[in-house]
Amino acid sequence: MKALEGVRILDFTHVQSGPTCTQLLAWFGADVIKIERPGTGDITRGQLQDIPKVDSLYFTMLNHNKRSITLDTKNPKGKQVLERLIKECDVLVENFGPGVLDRMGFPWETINRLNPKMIVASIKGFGPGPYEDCKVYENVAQCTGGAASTTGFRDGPPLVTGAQIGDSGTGLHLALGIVTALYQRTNTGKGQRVTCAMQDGVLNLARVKLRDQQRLAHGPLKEYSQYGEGIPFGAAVPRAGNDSGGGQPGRILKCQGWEQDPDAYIYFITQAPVWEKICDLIGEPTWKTDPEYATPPARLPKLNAIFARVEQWTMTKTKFEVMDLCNAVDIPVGPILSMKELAEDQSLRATGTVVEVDHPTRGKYLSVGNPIKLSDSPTEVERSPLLGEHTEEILRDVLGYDHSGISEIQQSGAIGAPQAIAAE
Ligand code: CAO
Repeated sequence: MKALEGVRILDFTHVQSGPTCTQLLAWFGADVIKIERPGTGDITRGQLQDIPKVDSLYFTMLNHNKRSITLDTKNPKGKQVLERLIKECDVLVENFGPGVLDRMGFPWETINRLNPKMIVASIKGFGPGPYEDCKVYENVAQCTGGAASTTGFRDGPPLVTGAQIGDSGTGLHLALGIVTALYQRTNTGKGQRVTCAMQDGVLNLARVKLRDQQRLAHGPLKEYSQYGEGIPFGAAVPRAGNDSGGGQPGRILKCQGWEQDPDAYIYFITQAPVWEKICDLIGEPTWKTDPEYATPPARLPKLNAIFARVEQWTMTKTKFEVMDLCNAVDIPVGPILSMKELAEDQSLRATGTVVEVDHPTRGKYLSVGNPIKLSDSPTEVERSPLLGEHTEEILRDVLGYDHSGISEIQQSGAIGAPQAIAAE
């Protein structure tokens, strides 16, 4: 069996943050029923479309293993159906704008009355406070959660990262909150609210920078490059370029082929415990005992020169050769892998971290599979549903409507006209 078999999720999520959460729960075996607005559905179905009139990769890569029901929850009949779904499901997950669920007529009190065991999980941009009514997207969260102010180079503007720490990061946080609440429910029998603010999620991931903010009160941050360069610190944690957050000096260095290949680089750390091995590898054995280089404090003011010397060596090798040579002597390094290289990586295919999925209207495409591996609950990635593909099935099998009940709902306009399902 799958870990979450028997758990039914009413998935009211859209765009990225909420769908990443419910996709994980689906991969662990939950029955995820995605409610979508008739006609349009999740807005991402039509965003960044690479093939006209085909569900976008944006949508398909965030909504695997789910079922889709179209339902206009502002239609009176639609509201009745929603009430029945609330009674049949264990968890409701939503990432609507602030107040939307209340305006729809389903505040927590109503849901709790309809189904006291239901867990109601929400993502919002901000927690209670001055910004609680604001709508928020990924980069807004990266900026308001402290990531952007600490990302980039000291003399450049703040930067956002490619990793979706605001959306997918908060989705991950919410998934943990949901399974924790489900566990608590096994003892209490009661539902509860689970909320994650994207600002909080990003700040949690930027925790080491709040650490550094407090260290600043006691002197300069010596592992930051600017310390070695003699540049004074201001009142807030500065952007640290590619310095390592763990306190060990690190840089991204050029490797062979960097002139043509924008990803021919490697992350190199002059970690104190492996300093002697680094000296031998790059051909500077005297640095092992020379007091000017032998200790981390002696090296701090010379990091630019030291990394320039290491780079002279890395530029004579490909990033994969540097990886092999360094790891042979336990020096951790990180080749900069492009999305193309990751897509083609056979070991990631073998573990199911990169999977090929077949879709009835799109054909085959690559996706990221479940990065969390459970030995007793393996993940099989199934394609995302077409809009409204399971509407009748859910009305019949989950809610017990008979033929006339379903046609009454159809007549009311609450479910729209489901798309024809293409032959698979
Ligand atoms: N039937 C009828 N109406 C529906 C419906 C359905 N099935 N599903 C949604 N709606 C309606 C809502 O009731 C709402 O109507 P009202 O505003 O009249 O109450 C309307 O759709 C809009 O919902 P929304 O505010 O959630 O959507 P938006 O496009 O305006 O905003 C977003 C999108 C993401 C900014 C906002 O949802 C948000 O801030 N979410 C929380 C934070 C978050 O998750 N952000 C990350 C998104 S990924 O980058």
